[in-house]
Amino acid sequence: MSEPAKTLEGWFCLHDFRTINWAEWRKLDSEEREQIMGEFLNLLENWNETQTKFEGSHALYSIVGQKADFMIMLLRPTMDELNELENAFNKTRFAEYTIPAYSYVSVVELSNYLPADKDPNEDPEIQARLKPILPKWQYVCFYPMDKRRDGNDNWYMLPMEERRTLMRSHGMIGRQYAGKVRQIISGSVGFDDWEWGVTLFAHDVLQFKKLVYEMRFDEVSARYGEFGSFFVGTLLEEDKVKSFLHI
Ligand code: 76R
Repeated sequence: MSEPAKTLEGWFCLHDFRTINWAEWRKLDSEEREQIMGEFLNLLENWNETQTKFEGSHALYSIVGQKADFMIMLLRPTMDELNELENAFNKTRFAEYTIPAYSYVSVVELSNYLPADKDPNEDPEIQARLKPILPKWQYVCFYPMDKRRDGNDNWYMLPMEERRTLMRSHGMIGRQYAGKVRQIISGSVGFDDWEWGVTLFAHDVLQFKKLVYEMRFDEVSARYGEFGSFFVGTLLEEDKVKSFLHI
């Protein structure tokens, strides 16, 4: 048996994608819509407080294309809290006007492919990567992925040393995008249908295409990467929620 990579886990993560039932939303009078938006904005305000205390983080993005209308990304120290927040959102009146489109459950993950000589429990940089405050950058890209297990192309049969070499090359490509793309890798083996969730943030949406395309030529992705659906979206700050929902 090959040696498994050792992983460090941080905050648990829920990506919740919703479509808005615009036809029903439109039927409400504007006063009711205002009330419902107010309730939703209060919920966001509570999440902001949690974020200020570094007890979790969240991001709200408007999704482009028909797969969903918006995405809520939530990070919390426990899976239980994610479940509570999901239920709390589902009980809001606003949720009645949304239709679940997709969701993804995972936990922020770092692996030991690149050697680190620091104690992960003490090192502030590692801790900040395990418990990230989500950057409120203009664009988000999310997709789930697997490492292939198919005949001779089986990632999980490769010796640790070989995987380490391959991951080094992967990391080198990634590093060229420092400051342009921020990535959060979350592990989902045992939690959801794919092995990882990939969440990318950028100021310039084209950088997603450039990074993902460049990685396709790197062996880790070219030979071993398998991908689910891609979602791309734009930041929905609180002050834009009202205009987003305005009819
Ligand atoms: O954590 C680190 O920065 C160390 C190097 C590194 C690891 C271990 C790294 C760097 N990644 C790692 C692990 Mn990554 N990453 C992806 C995708 O679309 C594709 O082809 C793949 C999706 C992107 C775009 C990306 C970006 N990475 C992983 C893992 C876990 C693998 C495992 O354990 O087997 C996956 C699934 C994955 C996928 N990677 C980087 C990036 C970028 C931008 C970097 C540089 C980060 C930086 O230096 O700040």
